Amino acid sequence: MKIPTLAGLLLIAGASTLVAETKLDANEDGMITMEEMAATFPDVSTDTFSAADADDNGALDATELTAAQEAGLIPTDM
Ligand SMILES: [Ca+2]
Ligand SMILES: [Ca+2]
Repeated sequence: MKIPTLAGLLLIAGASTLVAETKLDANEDGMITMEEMAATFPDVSTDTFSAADADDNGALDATELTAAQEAGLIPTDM
């Protein structure tokens, strides 16, 4: 009888978390563009994206993303 080990389960959970964290920022440059947002959350409109883009530079940094998610503008990942 084969029982999955705890280490094996943790490895799977760790890999899933890693994917979720890197999913939004597809090119991993630390900024979320409208294109990257639309690829993950198609329901986020350009108006919503602009509202989240506090410094209006066309991309969301980690601070803007977190603030927008806390305000309920953008869904939290997973
Ligand atoms: Ca990016
Ligand atoms: Ca910005």
